[in-house]
Amino acid sequence: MIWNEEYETLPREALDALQLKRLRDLADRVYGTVPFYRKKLDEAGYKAGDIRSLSDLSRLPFTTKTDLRDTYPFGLFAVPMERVVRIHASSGTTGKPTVVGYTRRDIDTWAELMARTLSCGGTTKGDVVHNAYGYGLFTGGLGAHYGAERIGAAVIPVSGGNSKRQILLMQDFGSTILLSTPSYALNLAEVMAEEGVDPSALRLKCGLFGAEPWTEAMRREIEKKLKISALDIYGLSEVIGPGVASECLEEKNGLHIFEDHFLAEIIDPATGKALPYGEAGELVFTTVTKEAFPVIRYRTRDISRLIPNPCSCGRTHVRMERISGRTDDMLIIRGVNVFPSQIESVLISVEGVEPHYQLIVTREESLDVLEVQVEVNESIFTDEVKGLEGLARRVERDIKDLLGVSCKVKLVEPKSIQRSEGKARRVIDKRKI
Ligand code: DLL
Repeated sequence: MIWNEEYETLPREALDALQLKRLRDLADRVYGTVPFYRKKLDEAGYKAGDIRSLSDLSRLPFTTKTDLRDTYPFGLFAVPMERVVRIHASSGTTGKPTVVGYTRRDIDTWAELMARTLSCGGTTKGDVVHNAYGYGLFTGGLGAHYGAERIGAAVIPVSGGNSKRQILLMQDFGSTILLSTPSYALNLAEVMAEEGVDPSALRLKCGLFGAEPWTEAMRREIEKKLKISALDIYGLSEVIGPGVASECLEEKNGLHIFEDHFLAEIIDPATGKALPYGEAGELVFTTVTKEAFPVIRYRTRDISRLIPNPCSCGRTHVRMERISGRTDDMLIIRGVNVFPSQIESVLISVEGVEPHYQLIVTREESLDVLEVQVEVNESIFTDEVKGLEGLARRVERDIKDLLGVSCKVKLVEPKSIQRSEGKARRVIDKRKI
């Protein structure tokens, strides 16, 4: 179901022309309103009218998380405070939060983009949208909320946490669409099983999951346990929040980037050089319609690849492959690059272990040691110790065979790894602490 036929199916040439016009406007606008951008553009030798084709985008300077921190809190806002109607912030792992602002028109754009996202999952005004993304400074809750209202669906602003009550509401209110992080969806499935609630007796049909990395294997797990279709949705506060890209029900293969609002590039994270379509690298976004907090070539640190082939759903916007990791969550274990998502894929393929895990990295006598703590399921747990030992060694072997890294697998009791209500914490790196 396509929310905005006109823009989402725009032929490539028309889309390119629209992007070019909007990019020119953006460059002139930030040059005139944000001293930070004026300085950066001057340093890059930019002059008004310099953008003649979309390829000129690669001549503009990058914006990074550090730039946001250095201009904290409102230094990158491109409108006076009187025009700002909303502020969100995301907490980083270190230091000050990242602050973003919205004008009334930005909120309107965001609602439109989330309406598109929800429509990708088949949401219509007859649906009951169970919104378990956190409400508050996090962009997930309110971002999705406005999109669901824009469609005319009935939104339940339940936010994260209190899973038993969530399940009760799903039963009594007849929730049809679930919005949450993928780890929280699994958490809900687990509580349903404990409470003896049969997911097929619910009216849920589709879930739109994002805000943290997950894998194809995890999608299958969620679909099987909750008896729904699970779609991947992507976004980040610095660009708008959720509503940057979404998978479609038709293909479930890559996320359509809403290209009439966001220009996407893939760059080599080491050199900053733009890479051609199809190559994996760091995603970079330029927001061409946002008013309060536009960004030029924002480096997301998320790793993906762009898929230019047309999609059977009819949308013409380029797709990005699901995020495979972040340039900064890549663990280097004795020289081998490892992403938590790769470990997750291995774990999910092993019978007897559950997709609840944590990676603990330490350093012993200058050697990195990776410990994978993973829960076993109830039936295995009651088995004899010998069987458990064998299972642990098997997981170690699988990880070594597939990723080339040796690790220590520790099987832990069912439900002993902390459950998340929002983004799951997968890595504890004690080397830096
Ligand atoms: O997580 C926005 C969002 C809310 C997206 C709800 C989807 C659903 P931030 O808190 O700023 O914003 O975190 C952004 O989360 O750079 C990625 O590393 C990660 N992320 C978001 N969506 C996905 C996804 C929201 N589908 C950061 N797959 C991003 C993998 C994701 N990682």
